[in-house]
Amino acid sequence: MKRVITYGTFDLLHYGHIELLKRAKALGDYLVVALSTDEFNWDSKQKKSYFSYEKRKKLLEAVRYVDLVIPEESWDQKEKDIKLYQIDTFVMGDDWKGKFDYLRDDTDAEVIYLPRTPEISTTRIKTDLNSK
Ligand code: C2G
Repeated sequence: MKRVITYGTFDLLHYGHIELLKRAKALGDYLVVALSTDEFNWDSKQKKSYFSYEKRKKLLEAVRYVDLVIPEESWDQKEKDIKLYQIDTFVMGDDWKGKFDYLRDDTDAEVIYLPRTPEISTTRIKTDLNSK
């Protein structure tokens, strides 16, 4: 069984996220999503998500491509996660291109960056809604 992992906030879940999850799942048989906790979002990304961790987790667990949702609490848990969940492939959108190449040396996982879906982002949704 080929196991894939990806990380993110996934706030205001939209089709760009779904496209990422769909392509990530297509790279294996089992997809783990490490979901940024509210604390990690605020402390490390200066992001305040609209939906709480618990609500974002429920939404992701309802997505057919997702097999397991775990908390992302720090930038440097990736090596541990890859080992603990026996991950074969680490996937992120290409806005992160290069940022996680070190995992190729530190783990046995392949690192893949997938093209982002253009024209959609949580920021854009919020901006558009505010301008209505
Ligand atoms: N994404 C995408 N297309 C979009 C928007 C997002 O492919 N239009 C992808 C991002 O590239 C990322 C994933 O969807 O791989 C989740 O996006 P975010 O929730 O914005 O994740 P981010 O805040 O970048 O957190 O440790 C890594 C971080 O947790 C990533």
